[in-house]
Amino acid sequence: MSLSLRAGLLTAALFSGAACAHFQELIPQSDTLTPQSGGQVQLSLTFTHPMERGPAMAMGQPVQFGVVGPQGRQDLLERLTSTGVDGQQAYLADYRVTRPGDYLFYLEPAPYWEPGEGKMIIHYTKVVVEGFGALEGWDQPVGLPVEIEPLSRPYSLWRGNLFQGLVRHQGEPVPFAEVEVEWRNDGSVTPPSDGYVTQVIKADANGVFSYAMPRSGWWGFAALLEAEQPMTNPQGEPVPVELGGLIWVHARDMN
Ligand SMILES: [Cu+2]
Repeated sequence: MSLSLRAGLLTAALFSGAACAHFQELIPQSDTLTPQSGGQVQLSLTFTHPMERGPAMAMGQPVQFGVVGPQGRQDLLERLTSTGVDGQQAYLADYRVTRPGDYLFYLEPAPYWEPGEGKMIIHYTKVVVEGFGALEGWDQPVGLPVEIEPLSRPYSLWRGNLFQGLVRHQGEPVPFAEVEVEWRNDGSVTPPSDGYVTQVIKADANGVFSYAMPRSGWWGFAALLEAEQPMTNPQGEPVPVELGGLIWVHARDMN
């Protein structure tokens, strides 16, 4: 391969890397369960590029998947069923809410090796589903190593609301943490350039970030830190690890 072609490909790889934000999705059919909707909820677990509508990356067998609800903590790893998204491994889970309360679903995916960025990626992800109008429990921590503590109640949100969260690492606030934000594109928006795919914000000196959601649908917030310890990639080399703490929230139009 000629040097200039190589340089061109490298440039392309760098540019696509910059625009290419992986997000672990953990999306329930709805963030609100009512007597009309019933208590059944299906969650889809996909590692993808939400704003660009894919392509998905293959997920390994998750390390943890569970829920913290009014009955306490429940391991749901056994509930996962395999599915395919863009021909890649993804998962689904069905859950039945029987008691009123907030249900904090959480996921620790298998570490993912990203050769394009030379790092392993672990996105600890959560989403809160409100069951039958009890409207309490959402502000308790799940206890993930990197976790966004919502300062705005993370369901029943209107489009245009300011969503605020506190980034924690091992329980401690992370000053100036970087947070990436993506909207889960339903196909109605074409980002005009790479910069519009992922919004990038920083937490303040107390680890608190804010973002006003300009469109209805699902929004993913990913606080990204680098782990202190490297991991070994599939080639057996020590590589850096991106630790993400993600929360998904849904905004609705005020119709
Ligand atoms: Cu990517």
